[in-house]
Amino acid sequence: MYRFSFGPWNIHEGADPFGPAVRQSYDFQQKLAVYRELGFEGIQFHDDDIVPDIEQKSYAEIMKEAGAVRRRLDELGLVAEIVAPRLWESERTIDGAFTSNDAKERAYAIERSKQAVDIAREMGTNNFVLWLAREGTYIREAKNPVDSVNYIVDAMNQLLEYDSNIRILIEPKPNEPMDHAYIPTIGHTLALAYRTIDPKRVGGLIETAHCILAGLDPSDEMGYALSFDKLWSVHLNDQNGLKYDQDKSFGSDNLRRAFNQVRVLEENGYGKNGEFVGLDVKVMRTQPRDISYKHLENSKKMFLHLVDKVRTYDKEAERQFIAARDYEGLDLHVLEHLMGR
Ligand code: XLS
Ligand code: MG
Repeated sequence: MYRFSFGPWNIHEGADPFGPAVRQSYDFQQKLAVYRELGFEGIQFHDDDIVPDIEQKSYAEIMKEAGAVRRRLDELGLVAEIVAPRLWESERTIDGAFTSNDAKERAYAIERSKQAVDIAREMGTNNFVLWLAREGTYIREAKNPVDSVNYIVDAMNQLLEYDSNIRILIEPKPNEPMDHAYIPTIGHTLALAYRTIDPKRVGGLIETAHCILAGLDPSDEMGYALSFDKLWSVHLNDQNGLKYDQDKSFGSDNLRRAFNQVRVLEENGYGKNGEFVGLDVKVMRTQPRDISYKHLENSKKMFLHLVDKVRTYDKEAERQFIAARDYEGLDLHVLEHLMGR
């Protein structure tokens, strides 16, 4: 039995870098209704998804609001899967958060993250996600790459020390908003884990589109993390080529690539330790408001269809093709299976 999650930002108003919002917002309570209606149990949260206008509020107000959200989730049978500090929107993180060239801004990023750890505790999760959005450069000369990596390690150490229960899930991404990010892949992520004071508590969250943007195959990236027991969450979606981050519905661009992701998860017992099948998908801007969550429904459906495809896949035939080194035969075997032939 898989459990699914998505983030409240996945139901959005359709604004893009070239035009404004085209749909009215769903308020948080309406979004919670969608979670329940579509059978999603987990919520991926940023700190300010839980406490809007977080920078204007006192610590006491923030914790009080978080407590109220937690109680509402309990009533509805929903859980917070992750909490992530949104470190890329503040005017204090224009030059990056942990890697800003300004020591005051780096200190702000660490304080904001510690506060998000407290929010995570309040929300009943120890999954603390870091998507290192602005930890990179537009031009290489702007930051020192060695110092930058050291700053990230130092920030993680401070968070691990701050709370002995949390675990940090790094969500690597190679670019966007930056030209180049310092932690672009799961390999970088795991190497970083082993430089912290508690490698057992540092792992990864792999997003399909981020792997593709790095020119890598998502199922291989997931397999890499699984071999270290470090795949603690996923953000399934899809991506058409090396373009802007598209967050298309899962399987929408490349069914075979989606099949291979589901296969590596299913065959390695992903989910058995409580991991969620997370989605991070964007609805098309063209979609009318009252059906602006079909991308979530469809992605979940596709995941479950592909679980069936994995379970009904003829592995004995695969074994024979491999033994004969007939990878052309294997290629068609996979394609025909996906086509239902
Ligand atoms: C990036 C996401 C981001 C993270 C969590 O892919 O949209 O919000 O998933 O911070
Ligand atoms: Mg994501």
